[in-house]
Amino acid sequence: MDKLNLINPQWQGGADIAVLAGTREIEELYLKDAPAARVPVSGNPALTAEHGVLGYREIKQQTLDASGILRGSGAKRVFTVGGSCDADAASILYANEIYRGDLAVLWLDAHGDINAPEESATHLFYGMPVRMLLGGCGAAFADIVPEPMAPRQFVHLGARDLEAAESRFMRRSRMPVIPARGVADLPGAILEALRITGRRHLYVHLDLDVLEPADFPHTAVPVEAGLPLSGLMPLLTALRQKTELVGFGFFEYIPAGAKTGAMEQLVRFGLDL
Ligand SMILES: [Mn+2]
Repeated sequence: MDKLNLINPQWQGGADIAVLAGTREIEELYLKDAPAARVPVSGNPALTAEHGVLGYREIKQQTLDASGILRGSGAKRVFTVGGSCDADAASILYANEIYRGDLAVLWLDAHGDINAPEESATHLFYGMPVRMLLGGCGAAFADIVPEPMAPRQFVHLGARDLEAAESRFMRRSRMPVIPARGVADLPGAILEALRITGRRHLYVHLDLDVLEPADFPHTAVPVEAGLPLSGLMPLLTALRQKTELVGFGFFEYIPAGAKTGAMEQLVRFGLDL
C-alpha cells in the first residue's frame, strides 16, 4: 500500500471527550466512503497519571496500536485524522523511520506542545508530543521512541501561547518559530526554514488552533491572533507543490454540528496526499 488514511480519535491528551466526538463527526460527515484504518480508542473518562502523564496507560496502548497499523500497512504516505495533538506521534515516528531520519516536520499550532512531563502543571499529554518525539519523555515512552528525532527536524508555525519552560527549550534547541501573522511571504518563509533543516521529506502536523478563532472556532483550545483561514489552503497547496510531502494530519477538532467548507477542503487535501 502506498498511502494510508488513519483515523485516531485519541482524546486523552487533552482529557477532553469533545475531541473524541469531533473525530467521530469528521468520520460521519466527510469520510464515509474513504478507505481508512481506525485506531481502537478507549472512551473511559476516568484517567490516571503515571510518569507525569494523565491517561498514560491508554495513550501508550493506543500509540503502540497505531504503530502496529502503520508498520503493517507499508505505506509511504500517511494522512492522520485526530484526536488530540498527540494523535499522530506514531505517524511521525513511522515516517521518520521509513525515510531514515530524512524528514522535516512542520508543526502548525498556537501552542508549543513541547513540555517535558516534569515541567507540565497539567500533566496533559497534548502539551508534550514534540518533546516525546525528541526522546524527552524519559522511560515512559522509550520503547515507542527507540531513535529520538532531532530538534533540527522541526519548524513551528503560529506558536503564540508558550509556557516559559517551552520558550526556553525552543530557544536552546534553536527551533524556528514562524509567526502566524505579519510575514509578507509566509509560504516562502516556511520553505526557507524547511530548506535549512536539510531534510527532503515533509510531514505537516496541523493543530486547528493555529487558525484565527474568529475564522475557525471549532477547536478545543482557541487562541486569538491566529493564522487567517484564507491563508491555510494556499499554504498547504504551496507545500505540496514544492516539497516531497509524505504526511499530513489535523487535530483538536470539536464538533461543528454541520459540514464546513474549511473541513471539506482539509479532508480532501489529506485524501489526495
Ligand atoms: Mn497542539
